[in-house]
Amino acid sequence: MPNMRTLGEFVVEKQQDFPHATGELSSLFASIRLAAKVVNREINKAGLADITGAVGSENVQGEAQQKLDLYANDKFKAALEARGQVCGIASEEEDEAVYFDRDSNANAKYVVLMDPLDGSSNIDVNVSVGTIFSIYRRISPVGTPPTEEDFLQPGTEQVAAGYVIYGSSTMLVYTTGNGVHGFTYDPSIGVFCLSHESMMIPKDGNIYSVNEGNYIKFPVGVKKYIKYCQENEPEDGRPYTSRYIGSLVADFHRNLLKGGLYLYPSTASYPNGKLRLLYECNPMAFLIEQAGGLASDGNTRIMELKPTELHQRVPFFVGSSNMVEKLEQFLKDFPEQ
Ligand code: AHM
Ligand code: MG
Repeated sequence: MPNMRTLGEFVVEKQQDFPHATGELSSLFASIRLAAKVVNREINKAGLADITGAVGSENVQGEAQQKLDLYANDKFKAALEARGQVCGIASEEEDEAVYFDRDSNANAKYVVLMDPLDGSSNIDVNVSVGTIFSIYRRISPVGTPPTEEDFLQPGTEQVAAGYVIYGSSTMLVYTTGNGVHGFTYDPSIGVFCLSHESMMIPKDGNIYSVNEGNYIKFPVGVKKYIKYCQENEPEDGRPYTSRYIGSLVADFHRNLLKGGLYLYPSTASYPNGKLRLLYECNPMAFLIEQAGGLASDGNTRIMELKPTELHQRVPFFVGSSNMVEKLEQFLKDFPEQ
């Protein structure tokens, strides 16, 4: 297999593009890669072993925690702590940021924010789920414990971001700000192999992805945009196709490959939207921009929002640039809630 490039090789190769790179980020990626393989193995057993279903507890946001949520959280946390490149993590499944207190971690310069198993309520029915991660350089001095401000940085400061999709095949997709690259997992040899180099999302798409069951609770501009998507205008490809899996990573991944728009607006139940800025929206925003698309809260670029709290939610519109711009225009023209 002379042309096969593994994720590990590719990350090291790309690292040489950064002056003064020390290999720490490559090592950090090795932690993520390892945890992804372990979680992948466990997810593939769902249905056989007693690993699906809720544990009976809730996370800080009041959502039922699934056994695999906690399993994935533990594996990623342990892998990120073990190599000493990360001084702390924040996770959807942890109430507060976790500061690693071993000496080797205090000298680490990165923090990682993650949703260890996004869409986990779908596992019981064999639908794709994912891990989302976002990496920042700490602001606090190396050698001291990390602080809250290390975790509350705007998305523009991300050093790297990505996701793993546990689907019909498992893929890891990431960016360090030099394009978006996708690797497909070959379980027979236990290696992620480069399969999608320099991914780009089409500027125009014909897929819109939204939980339309919430339609009645959407802002007027979003309702009008959805109606626009459904109009019969064959010249510009409308009506568009509606596709919604209910698993952000899976919906995002499909739209990235085919072109489309994912929407999670504010609703009466979720006045700030449902998705979390720091470990769901910002990493996806970094990826989509690197792939030529856009991510917005309807008004402002997602990555420019200044976070105020760890589990902050935000309305989220992400995908093909022309579709995001069109949606923003509808929200400007129809500002009513
Ligand atoms: P989770 O982090 O608790 O799994 O919730 C996030 C998920 C996303 O993957 C998905 O896009 C969205 O919630 C679906 O929400 P809804 O069921 O309201 O459409
Ligand atoms: Mg999530």
